[in-house]
Amino acid sequence: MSYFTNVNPIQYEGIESNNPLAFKFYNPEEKIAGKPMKEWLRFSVAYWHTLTMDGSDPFGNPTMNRPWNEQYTGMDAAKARAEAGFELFETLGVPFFAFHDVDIAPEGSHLRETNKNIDEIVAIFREQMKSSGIGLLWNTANMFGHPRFMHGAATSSNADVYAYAAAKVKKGLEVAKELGSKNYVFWGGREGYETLLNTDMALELDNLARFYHMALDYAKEIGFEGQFLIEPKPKEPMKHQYDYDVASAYAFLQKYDLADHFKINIEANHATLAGHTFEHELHYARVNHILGSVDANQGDMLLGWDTDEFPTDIYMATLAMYEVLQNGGLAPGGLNFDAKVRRTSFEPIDLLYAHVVGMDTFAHGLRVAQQLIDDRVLESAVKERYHSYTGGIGLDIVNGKTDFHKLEAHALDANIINKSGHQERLRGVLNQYIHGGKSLR
Ligand code: XUL
Ligand code: CO
Repeated sequence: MSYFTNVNPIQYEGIESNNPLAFKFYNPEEKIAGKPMKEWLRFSVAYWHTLTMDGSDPFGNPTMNRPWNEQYTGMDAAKARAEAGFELFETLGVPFFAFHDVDIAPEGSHLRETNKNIDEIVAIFREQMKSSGIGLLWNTANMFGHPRFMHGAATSSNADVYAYAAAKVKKGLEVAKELGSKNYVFWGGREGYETLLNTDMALELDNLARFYHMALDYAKEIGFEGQFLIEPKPKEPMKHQYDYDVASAYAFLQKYDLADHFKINIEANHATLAGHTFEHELHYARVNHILGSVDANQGDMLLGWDTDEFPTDIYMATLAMYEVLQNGGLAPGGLNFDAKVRRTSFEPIDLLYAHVVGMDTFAHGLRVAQQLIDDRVLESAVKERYHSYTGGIGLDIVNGKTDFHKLEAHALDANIINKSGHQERLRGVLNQYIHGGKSLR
């Protein structure tokens, strides 16, 4: 069966092209700051949204036209999905994909049977990965969908469920090792709570940390060397999620002696749900040396939930790629499109349109961000703003050479003169760069 082979591989045609199946900004081999664009961007397709999901929502039935899922059932559908997936990845020219265990194979009546189903698909992946050169950015265990996880997984009130969750992650790490995955992700869908009236938060947090330590031990035991990632999200499905944002995840990792072994997978729509900008979360992780990977999508500012839209906002992508460039890239992480086409974009071709615009948006952002860096636009503005720390009392502060006596002595005689932050001027310059203009200086 051929699902996408009737479409030619997507090519770079440049900004003048009118072809919706061509890149206007993403030119994989073109060098930006000494590295090919494809290495800065490290794009990945999310198996669940693109190949598995059917478009149903809490109000309505499936809408998606997905021949690979509809013409088969059970393991045959899983195999057809894998075939369609690799055709799509190759047509797009993405170097990576990502999946949950349940996306790739149906659950059996027992875990033993589920694992057997997974093994069958993993064997197909291994062959397809070998012949195509496409890699696995990350895999993860879905520990939120099945009713057994109603009270959580590694924070469940039920020890049997905790053990089941551990067994799923154990299998996930074996799969990660087998497929040479670059990372392993933990998103705690139900690791949180609804009400303190029935919750032992202290026990749940301790158990979660024990779970992560055991996962690290097992990875070491089997020789899996990929990066461990935590993906924060403040709410949905739980009212309170323990990994609310980058800062709360980092505090947890530090408290439980895990900070050297984990980095963060930052999702744009999760950042905005937490009341942060995407770039805030990236920056917070970067300056704490825990920026691991990105789930590239965007939310809708008018809706208070995780809409997981394909990223089209160049402003957001520019500021995000500014952080990625400052970080020296994301490897072994990447930009995974944890994004779904709208329910009304139900044709298979929409999956191509969506990924093309998502890839182009981040490629555009990369180009603009590199120009901002080349011209030291924001760097100069920040440097100027903090000038007072480069000499005198400011230099003593940053060198740790002062105390409250000396600071008081300075303050008692100081004539304080503040300088403007020029925020509006900087926003204007940013707009000019995004629209292709050069520096105002
Ligand atoms: C949910 C979400 C997940 C994780 C992986 O909001 O983002 O798909 O990325 O479990
Ligand atoms: Co995600």
